[in-house]
Amino acid sequence: MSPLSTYASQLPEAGLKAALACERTAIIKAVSDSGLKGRGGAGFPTGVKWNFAAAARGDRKFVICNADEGEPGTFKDRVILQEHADLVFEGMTIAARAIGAKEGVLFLRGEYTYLRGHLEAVLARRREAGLLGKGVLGSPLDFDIRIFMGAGAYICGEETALIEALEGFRGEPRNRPPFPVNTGFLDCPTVVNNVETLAWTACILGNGADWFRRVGTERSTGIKIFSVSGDCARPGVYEFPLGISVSDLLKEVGGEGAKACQIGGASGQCVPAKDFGRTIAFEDIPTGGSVIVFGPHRDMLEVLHNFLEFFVDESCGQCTPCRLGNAKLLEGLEKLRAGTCSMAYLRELCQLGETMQVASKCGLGQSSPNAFLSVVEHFRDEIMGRIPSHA
Ligand code: L3W
Ligand code: SF4
Repeated sequence: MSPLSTYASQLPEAGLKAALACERTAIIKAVSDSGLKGRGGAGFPTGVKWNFAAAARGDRKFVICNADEGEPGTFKDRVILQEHADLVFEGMTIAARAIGAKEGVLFLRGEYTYLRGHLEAVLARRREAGLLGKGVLGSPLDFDIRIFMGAGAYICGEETALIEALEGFRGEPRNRPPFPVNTGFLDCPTVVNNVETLAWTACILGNGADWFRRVGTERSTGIKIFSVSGDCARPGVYEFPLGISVSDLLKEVGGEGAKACQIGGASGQCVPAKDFGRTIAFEDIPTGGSVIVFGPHRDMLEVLHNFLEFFVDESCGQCTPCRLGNAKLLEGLEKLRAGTCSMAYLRELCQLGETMQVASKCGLGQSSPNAFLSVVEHFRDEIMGRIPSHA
């Protein structure tokens, strides 16, 4: 049985009870000592984030659970919400106690509307059991959670676009700083954490920081939940310790013989077979948990085409490097596939991708050229065969 399932079935609400029994600083210390880093992709230390929000001035603070899981190939938060919703809400309640919030919002991906009934039922049961509402479990903590439905825009997974949408505006990223921990929802201090991150905080408070640290690496502690798809015998949702090598992960999922793996979704890195000895960890290959396996027969340019079409569609259009850059990369890729892209133009496309990485306003535009650049770097034979003078 998996660590998350073990915790969920054997120690119900142990994390919340521990959090209510100790000082707010002790909760933050436990999360910091565990080494937990954000499971949504960027890997920011959770304890540091909670500490910033706890220290921020303001009578009104918020805890937001980012359940706008939209990265292609990512579906682990959906399974966590289906199977461990209590753990996620428990984590939100612990975060509320740690930072001094009374209000929580679960921002649910529009495509997951079918989960809403289940989640509302869990919330109702928790209110009934005194786990939410006025005086949680007889303590001075008042805290409740509501569900807000996303409307199908991938960009709302970016925390400031999510907050804009929550306020009733177009989901467009804000400039940071200020960060949400100081100026978030309704300009109040706000913690935005991924579904999985919050579930782990409940486990950490229940079992202790050392329990979490016992697996993983020094800089990437604990278990990570992965969504595995593509050319493998056993796609699905898995729990592996951070620091696992790509080849060991592929063995577990029946993906031996793959020629590449896209780690971190469409905006992640395309890792070629020669690098399968590398590890999945924040200090090597970071990930929000998505692994897409590509077998030997895959045309990597077709894969890129798929990703770039997605980014052209999902760019919010606010800044030029991303709005035009993704469209130009897609156009260039179409030339490449048609055999009409020169070597000089390919170099320009790579320079464009590098410019997007540094000049785009948010994570979407900064990471959307990653797959293009890594495929050009690692699959030169497939690329050169499409360039007229090299064909
Ligand atoms: C206070 C500072 N807070 C950073 C916080 C920040 C955020 C977190 C990470 O995402 C990847 C990209 C996307 N004071 C802070 C601070 N923070 N410095 O730490 O921030 P950052 O800037 O490192 O990353 P990011 O731009 O938020 C970059 C992907 O994450 N992404 C995430 C989507 C997640 C979901 C989900 O969980 N359901 O959809 C969106 O852009 O792909 O690779 O909280 O505030 N000095
Ligand atoms: Fe919008 Fe893209 Fe700019 Fe982000 S990088 S603000 S998604 S246009």
